[in-house]
Order: sequence, then structure tokens, then C-alpha cells
Amino acid sequence: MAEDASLTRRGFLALGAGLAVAAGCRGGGGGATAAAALPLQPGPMTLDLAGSEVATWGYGTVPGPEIRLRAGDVLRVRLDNGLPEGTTVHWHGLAPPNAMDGVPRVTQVPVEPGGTFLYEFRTPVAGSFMYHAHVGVQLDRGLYGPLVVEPRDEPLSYDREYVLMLDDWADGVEETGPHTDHGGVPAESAVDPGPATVSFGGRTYPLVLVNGHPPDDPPVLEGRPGDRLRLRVMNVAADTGFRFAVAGHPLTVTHTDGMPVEPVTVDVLRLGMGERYDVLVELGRRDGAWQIGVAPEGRRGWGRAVLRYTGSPASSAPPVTAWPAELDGRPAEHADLLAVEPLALPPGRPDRVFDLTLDGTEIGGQSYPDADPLTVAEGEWVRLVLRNTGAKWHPMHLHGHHFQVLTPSGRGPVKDTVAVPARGGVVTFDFLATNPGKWLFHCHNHHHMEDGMVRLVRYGSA
Ligand SMILES: [Cu+2]
Repeated sequence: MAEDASLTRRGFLALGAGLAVAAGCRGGGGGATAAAALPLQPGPMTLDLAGSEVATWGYGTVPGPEIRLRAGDVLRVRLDNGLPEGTTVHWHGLAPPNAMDGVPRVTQVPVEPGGTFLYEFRTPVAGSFMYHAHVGVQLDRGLYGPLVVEPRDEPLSYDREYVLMLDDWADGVEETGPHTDHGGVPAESAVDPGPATVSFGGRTYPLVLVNGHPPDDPPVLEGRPGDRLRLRVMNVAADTGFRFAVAGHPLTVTHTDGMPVEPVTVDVLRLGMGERYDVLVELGRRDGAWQIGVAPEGRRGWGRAVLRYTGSPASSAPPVTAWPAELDGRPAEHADLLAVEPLALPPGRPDRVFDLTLDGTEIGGQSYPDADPLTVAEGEWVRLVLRNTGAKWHPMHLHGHHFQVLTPSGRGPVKDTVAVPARGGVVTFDFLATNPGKWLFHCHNHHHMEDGMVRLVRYGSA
């Protein structure tokens, strides 16, 4: 069971500004003030998957230590590379100065084994973010963690908060295939989603982990009757989109990719890789333990956590594969979501439009690094139209910017990663070119990215 998976709201306030705390991760971990650099130490480690030890790479725990700041604070992290190869850290969803973006060979030279690098930049925008390694296949191991920037004045009221990182996992269990008994769901009871109508990838991932835990050893979220919980749900998987629902409890979406939206209540979230949703969950006047189901899109497998009302017996746990009916219920669609703080777009039309077809792992007919940069000018209003002609969904992520998804309301959600549906799906978004540099625009399917599904957005002196 997960130890100390939450902090109460009061706990946050007591910690004050500028503290990094380890919450929702495995095996504790220390805190450090932001004034001193927080050490982040990637290296080989073992991860206990429900009693089965596997070798992996991580930042000491999986997920790595939570980094928590307040808006306007300076993030100061010293990367001490304990890996046998070069590495970098990317601050997914933040818009740092280009040199701090952590993209190897684009914004920095990878930090060599034994080397050190200081990441240091101000974090003016609040939200739920992630950090992860951005070299080769490192992200596919345990090299990721949550990064939360709290607003100076929190407009939401809630009693407890939990971060839930959803991951597809193969490290140390690959060779056993999907019928593993490594803390996963036994083959005979494996959850089969049926035909693959939605698919974000095609590799084999025997396990789905929630905060580093397989379904046989789920993290437990505690709450008292009447409590309001805030969940920050993050998909850090390499190759898997997920549906996420809590049995018996609707989800009120308050943020997409960290940016506020008008609250809307749904049954289920659908998260492509790199996407995050903040939701509020109202605990009723009841008790018991309720399944939090994490269903991979279009493939076998299953992840879960458990919501337990305080005082309910520890033995009250839902069966491992209990399927919340809400997983088949009403999802949050882009058209449902209204930005609270839309981009400050000028009147008129975009200064520049890129109309890009996603075909296989090409963007606009090109494959990185043999690809032209998308060159814009500083200050421009830029529009990207993405047309997916392939059979896989692609969660497209833009570094260094927040963009606004075009919806009929004219107030679509502000995001940094957006899933473009397969077989003719079209997504259009706008951003303001106010952060000069060389910025990656890529599919957050790790394998697609490695296969060249990347373009650069370039402006300024970069
Ligand atoms: Cu993709």
C-alpha cells in the first residue's frame, strides 16, 4: 500500500512556499527548499512491483520526488547524473527560457555520466505539470515525476489532494509478456477492452502502474465522508492512452494540462500521453472502498487505485479488476471545456497558419531530423491545423507555450498536449509566439517521437 500518498490542504499551507515534498511516490524521499537547489539524481534502482523486484532507472523513487512550488517561485534543480549515459530533464507543460527546456542537442548538450547541470528559472504560471528525462528511451523507464505549481491564491476549496501518475510499464517484465504474474492481473482475469477502436500505440506493456504501483498493490486514497478531494491525474506513459474513472463518484474537471476551465462534471477522463486533468471528487455520506479504474485504450491491461473512506475496514477492497461503470460513461470532450483564462489573442485572424497532416509518424510529410523548422516571428499569433490520416491517435505536445484548442464555443481549453483522433481527426490550436527559441513540437508517443514525429518551432535568435 502507498504510504503517505497525500497531503492535506492545511499541510500545504504549513509547508509554505518553495518547498519540494515527496508525496504519492515510493519510499519517501527528502524535501529541500527552493532557495538551495533541489538535487535530482537519476540512476539505476530497483522497484518493488507487488513483491517482485525489477531493475530500472529512476530519480530514487518511482515516480520521482514531487517538486512543488508556488507561482512566481524560482525552480532550482541540480541534476546529478548517476546514469551510465547522458541525460536531460524536461519540464513538461512549463514555459521556461529555451536554454532550460532540457531537450538534448536542441537546447542543451546531454549531461554526461557523473556530470551536473543546474536548471534554474521562474515559474509564473500555476498548474499540474510533470518532469521527465528527454533522452532516448529513458522516459519509458522510471525517470519521471510530478511538478506542481500552486497559485498564490487558490480559488478552489478542497480538503485533500492527490497526484496520480499513470504509466505503462515494461521494465524488467518485458520477456514475460502480457500474461505476467509480476504483480499484475493474472491472465485469466485480465481486463480485455474489446476491439481496438481507439489506439495510441502498439508496443507490449505488461503492466499499468499508478504512482509506481501495479494493480495487486494499489495506492490508497483516503478521505472522510463529506470531504472534497482534488486529484491531479497525469498520463506519463510512453505508448498508452488511458480512461480514468472512480466508481460511484463523478469527476468535476477544473483544469486541463494545468490551465483552469469552467467546472464541468463528467463520468470519465480520457488522457493521451502527456495530458493532465485536475478534478474534484465529492465524497458522500457513506463508507467503503471504491475502485479507481485506469483502462488502457484499445489494449489489454488494467491499472487501479482505491478510494477508501476513513474508518472503513482495511479489508474492504474492491476486487482487483472491478470495472467502474463510469469508465463507459460520459467523457470530458474539448467542446465541453471552456477556458477560464483564454489566450490574449488580438482581433482578426492568425498571422501564420501551418496546416499539417499527421501520417504514420510524419508531420506535414517530414520526419525529424530531416525536417524544416516551422519558422515564425516573435509576437505572432500562430495557428496549427493537425489532420490525422493514420490509424493511431497522436497526443501532440508543444514545448515552451500554452495553446488554445479551437472549439465551437470560441473559448476552448488552454493546453500543451492535445490528442488528435485517428482516421480523419482534425484538431486546430492557436498560440502566441512570445517565448523565443527552438521548441520541440512532437508526438508524445515515445516510439513515434523516436521514429521522427517531431518538428521544431523556431523564432528569435535561435
Ligand atoms: Cu503519435
